[in-house]
Amino acid sequence: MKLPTWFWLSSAVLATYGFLVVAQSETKIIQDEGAKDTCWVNLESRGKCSEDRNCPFQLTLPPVTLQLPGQFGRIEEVFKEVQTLKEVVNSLKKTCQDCKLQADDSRAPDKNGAQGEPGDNRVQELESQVHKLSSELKNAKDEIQGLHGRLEMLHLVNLNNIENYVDDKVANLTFVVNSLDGKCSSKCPNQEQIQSQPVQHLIYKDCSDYYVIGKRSSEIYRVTPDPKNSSFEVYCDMETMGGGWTVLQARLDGSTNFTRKWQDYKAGFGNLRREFWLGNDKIHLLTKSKEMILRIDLEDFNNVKLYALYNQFYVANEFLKYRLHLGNYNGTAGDALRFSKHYNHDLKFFTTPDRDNDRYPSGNCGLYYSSGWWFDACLSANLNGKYYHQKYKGVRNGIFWGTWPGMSQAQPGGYKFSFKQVKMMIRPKHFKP
Ligand SMILES: *[C@@H]1O[C@H](CO)[C@@H](O)[C@H](O)[C@H]1NC(C)=O
Ligand SMILES: *[C@@H]1O[C@H](CO)[C@@H](O)[C@H](O)[C@H]1NC(C)=O
Ligand SMILES: *[C@@H]1O[C@H](CO)[C@@H](O)[C@H](O)[C@H]1NC(C)=O
Ligand SMILES: *[C@@H]1O[C@H](CO)[C@@H](O)[C@H](O)[C@H]1NC(C)=O
Ligand SMILES: [Ca+2]
Repeated sequence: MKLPTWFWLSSAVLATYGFLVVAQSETKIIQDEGAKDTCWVNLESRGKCSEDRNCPFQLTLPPVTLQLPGQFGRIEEVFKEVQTLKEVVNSLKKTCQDCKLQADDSRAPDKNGAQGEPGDNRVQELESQVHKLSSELKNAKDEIQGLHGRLEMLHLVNLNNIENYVDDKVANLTFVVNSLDGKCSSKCPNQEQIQSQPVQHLIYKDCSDYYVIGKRSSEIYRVTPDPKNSSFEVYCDMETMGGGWTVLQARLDGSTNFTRKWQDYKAGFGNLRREFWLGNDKIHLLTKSKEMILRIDLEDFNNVKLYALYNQFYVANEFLKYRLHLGNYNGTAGDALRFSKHYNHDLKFFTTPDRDNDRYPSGNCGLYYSSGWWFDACLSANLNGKYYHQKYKGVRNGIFWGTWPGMSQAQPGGYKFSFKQVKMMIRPKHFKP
């Protein structure tokens, strides 16, 4: 956009003097007609005129005291107006950027790459306009102040010109700002809508974050426990003991085979809505903050339901063989994970039928008991054992919890006890439902 430089005001000043002094094209010295002795304005040519008859002139003005007309106060007003406009533009710009961020967040990245929003250019253009205008006004003010004390009868300068010019500018800017405003608010939720919405997490680290924003149905949700790593789906239990639980493991009907290799236990397997192992990598990501508690729910075929709570639960990474870290026990099912000095699953590595990290020197507990687990040598609990629909005989390779009532007594006929339902789930220690 072309903007006249401040120069026009100087010409206006000169033009005003045009009728004070008779400026004849050939006359080099211009005098006030009435007063030859009181020659108080000199306009003389300096140097050679160029081909297009642009002649350098020098205007000599006498020192005078200047009474500035009241309208000059308007300049200050205009300054304030411009300042306000600037602020509007800035806040608009910010709103637009926020908008854009939100939009970017909710949709996949543009295939065309980073092409600026159409609104962006307008804002930038507007910004530079405001900048230019305000620096022009500043120039004008400086110029006027410079003239102050040098010119007499400045009221002859048509101040209305300045005002009209500035008003026009401000009107133009206002128009652009308004059109931008419409653009922005049509694309983004307006401020009231944003404020009436519950707190929006950009990242849901686990199920408790979904609970906090009001999700109360036990469902599959997508979580991102580590912003630097991947997100994945989990099943959330929003009912048990206040809800907000991220489920790591579930058994309920034997539909999923838990006799699996290292790679399967690493990645996870099964059906999140039924039986599954979430996966050791994901369990690590969910617990590496060391802020999680573990809850285990068990139910036998006599419909006895008991639970175990550990006030800390952390699984190390694959390099550390998914070593288990347990806090203190509380609950009704007994502390089978820390059964005794000789049967203690805390601080044990993960073992699968194809990867022996257990403490049993002459064999692989995972192979013998048909599962992946944090075996000692070998077990007082194994929630990944085989699913038996009733009591069974032979190797105790079913789902097992060593502190279950009656478990230590020998069953008639050498039968082994079986479980109907198991669930392992975690929640942040400081979560308050
Ligand atoms: C104001 O905008 C109109 C139309 O957009 C334009 O013709 C005019 O020159 C602008 N005025 C100034 C001072 O920029
Ligand atoms: C479970 O998988 C293992 C290993 O693939 C297999 O040996 C076993 O027969 C499977 N069990 C069932 C019930 O399908
Ligand atoms: C993501 O998590 C997996 C499993 O814990 C890990 O192997 C991998 O290095 C992590 N990636 C990053 C970028 O942190
Ligand atoms: C176990 O939990 C119950 C209920 O939350 C609580 O009252 C009790 O103090 C806890 N016991 C221990 C040893 O932490
Ligand atoms: Ca071994």
